[in-house]
Amino acid sequence: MKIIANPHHREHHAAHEFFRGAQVEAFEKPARQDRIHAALSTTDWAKFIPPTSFPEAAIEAVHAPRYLRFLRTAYAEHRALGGAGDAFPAVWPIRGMRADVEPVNFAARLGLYSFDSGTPLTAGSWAAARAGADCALTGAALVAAGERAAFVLTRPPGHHAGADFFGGYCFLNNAAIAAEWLIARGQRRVAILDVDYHHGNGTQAIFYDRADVLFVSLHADPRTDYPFYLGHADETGEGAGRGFNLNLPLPQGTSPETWFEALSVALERVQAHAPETLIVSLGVDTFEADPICAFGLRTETDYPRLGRAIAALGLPTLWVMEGGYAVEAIGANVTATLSGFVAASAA
Ligand code: Q9C
Ligand code: ZN
Repeated sequence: MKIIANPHHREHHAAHEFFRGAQVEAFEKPARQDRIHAALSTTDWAKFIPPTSFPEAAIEAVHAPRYLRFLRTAYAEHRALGGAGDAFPAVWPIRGMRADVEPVNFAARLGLYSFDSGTPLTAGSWAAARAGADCALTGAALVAAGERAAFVLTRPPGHHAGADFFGGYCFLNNAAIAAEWLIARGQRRVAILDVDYHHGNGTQAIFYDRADVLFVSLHADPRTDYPFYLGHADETGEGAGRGFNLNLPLPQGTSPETWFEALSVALERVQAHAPETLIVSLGVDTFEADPICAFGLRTETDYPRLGRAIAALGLPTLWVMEGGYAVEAIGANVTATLSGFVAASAA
């Protein structure tokens, strides 16, 4: 399987984030991709390739031009104003306030284009995220050209980023950018299956009123878990998209057995859509020892089973890296998943 690894990911390295009132080392850190890369390198099937450059139009097909304009220069603006270290938003336009007027003030724009204070904007955030989008597009092009599958190995992740906002460690929605590119290239139906522990609120929002891109997600119940304000079971799509959004929220402490039952429901919905390409938003923060999550998936048994279950669909598949914060196990967990997929695809 070809692996498109983001060569610029290390440029996004947050010094810290806030967790329960304290400054802690950022969970979403460069070692995540490096560990996955090292683990995949020990297999006999992983073929690493660099991304090719895609035009900005492929990003603008998903993200609002004014959001992209902001992101490109945001860190430089922060520094020019005397900002030291990473930029954290501190003010947001909540209900009843105006989001349509772009403020002049930098802090006000930082809040307009974000939804949490847990996503530090660093000197290299744009460079890393933009290169990640190229990785996703490169992977989409490979699968569209007939590859059975490809893996987009990138960070920062993407599924919490919406058309015009960042958050949840995400800036550009790599899975959505890939899906939109496939549709623009003439595919009629694409499915995005999101197995990250957290609901992919950005991906859902981007395709919520569309029938061509199905979004299906298994995740921790938003009543208890991030991103809190989206991801409930009654969110089924709107307008033309009615019936093309499926959320399967699960309680904290969900066992592998229950998780795989939900996965079966998700896979049936994906099959019914008959997509030309399946995009899997792969988060391994479902791991039993993840430091900020609470599902129970195990390295040796459950991740290979996930890979095999996806392979059994027999669909051209683009895997896109999302979350997973147990850094010492992240390489093994991703490799176990993709090895299960590769083994079952060859069989
Ligand atoms: N400050 C993904 O897995 N908040 N994003 C965690 C720690 C946000 C996770 C609390 C979690 C976002 C892609
Ligand atoms: Zn996650």
